Amino acid sequence: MDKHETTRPPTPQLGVNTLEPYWMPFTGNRHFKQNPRLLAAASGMYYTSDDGRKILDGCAGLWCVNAGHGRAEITEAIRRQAGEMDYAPSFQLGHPIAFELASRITANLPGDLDHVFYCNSGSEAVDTALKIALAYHQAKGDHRRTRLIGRERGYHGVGFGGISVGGIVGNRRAFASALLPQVDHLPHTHDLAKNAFSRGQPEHGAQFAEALEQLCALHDPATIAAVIVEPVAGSTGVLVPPKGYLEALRRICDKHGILLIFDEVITGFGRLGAPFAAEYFGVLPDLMTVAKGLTNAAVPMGAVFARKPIYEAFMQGPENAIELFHGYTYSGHPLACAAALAAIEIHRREDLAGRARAISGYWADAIHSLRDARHVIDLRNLGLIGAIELAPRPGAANARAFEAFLECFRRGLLIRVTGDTIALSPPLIVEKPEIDRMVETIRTVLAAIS
Ligand code: PXG
Repeated sequence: MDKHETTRPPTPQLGVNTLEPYWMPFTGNRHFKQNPRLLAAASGMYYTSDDGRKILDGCAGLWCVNAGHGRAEITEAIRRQAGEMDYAPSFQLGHPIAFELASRITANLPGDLDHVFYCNSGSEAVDTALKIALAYHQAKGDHRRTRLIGRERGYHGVGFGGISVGGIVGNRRAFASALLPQVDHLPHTHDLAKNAFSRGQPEHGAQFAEALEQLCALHDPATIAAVIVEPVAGSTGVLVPPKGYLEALRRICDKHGILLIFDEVITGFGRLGAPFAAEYFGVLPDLMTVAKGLTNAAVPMGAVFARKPIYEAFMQGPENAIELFHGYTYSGHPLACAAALAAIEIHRREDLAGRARAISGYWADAIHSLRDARHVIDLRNLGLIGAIELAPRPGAANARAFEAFLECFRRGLLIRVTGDTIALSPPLIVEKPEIDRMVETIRTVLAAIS
């Protein structure tokens, strides 16, 4: 049997074939269960499949294992915390490391981002941020500000808030009847005609931000509570903001008293070669959502970072009043806090953002070396993110990229595909030979598929 063959039955430990009951997320369940791809172990830059093959991780799991897999300090911190105190409620009670973590995080955030609200995922972080934005204006007596603005092709998780401000059509279609009211969208910034093969930020497209002025004119700016964008759109296939675009959004939001939310679930924790996109671009949002790299994905955790005036706007009324009617059973879960503290310490000690920055030029060269590879119609990069957009196969959109995904996996490389774009986001510990291998595997695979 070809050692790359993946159609074998699943691991012996599974005993009776138990693939069926698991309703898998964002997966073609029937196709997968006919062709299972199972991961059994992970260390550093590599997964090991259940049939013992080493798989180079080109996307840090799902953009989340920024420090590489199986970090001993994180494992040990989780183990220690689980032994000491498994769980503690966070409503009207607290536990020390949740406070320690918030202090550690805020000590290094840009500007006056100085408070942290905990949740368990990026989706929850987004819904939390949208709720904070709405409640903030209410708390200030600005009762008309009830509108939220997202962006076409935006991904903000899968909660009803997130899919409402999000702009991935497939994620909204079946739920259209239940999306939030009073939401509008900016246009996306992808402009292949003008910006194809841009290295880093595209030159053209700052004017896409002016659409916010048009939405203000249409709706009355005094009715808009917040604008939410990914500084670099990830899930939709990596759209890097044009030069001047985020700055323009910030300026227009300031002009009209609108909060700006950066969804940094992907861009946070070093991905761009700076701790956060806010620092990379020099644009300070009012609220920031994070998850993924916060705990290196070892335990689920998300968070919202808020600027001082936002937190303070809530701190009024009777001293013993609850200021925000929001929170989760697992907000500030001790195991997640322990994992996050350990992950942050690794980031500090190893300067992972600096490391990503140092290798980002090599990364850019490697991505753009695919310019003459078969099927390629665009290449995009920023920090340690790369995207390879393929011409769709006539009459079969997305099929070519999915086939590339399957073929790369067979050859021992994990990539992520979305539509007909291959997205790459390796752990920030990636070395040059691993980058070379990723690019060469993709080149070979693109030559091999029709
Ligand atoms: N916001 C952004 C910007 C994201 O990228 C979420 C929110 C939601 O996070 P949770 O933790 O609820 O999944 C995300 C998630 C992909 C991919 O391959 C991206 C995400 C998740 C899964 C796959 O592009 N991003």
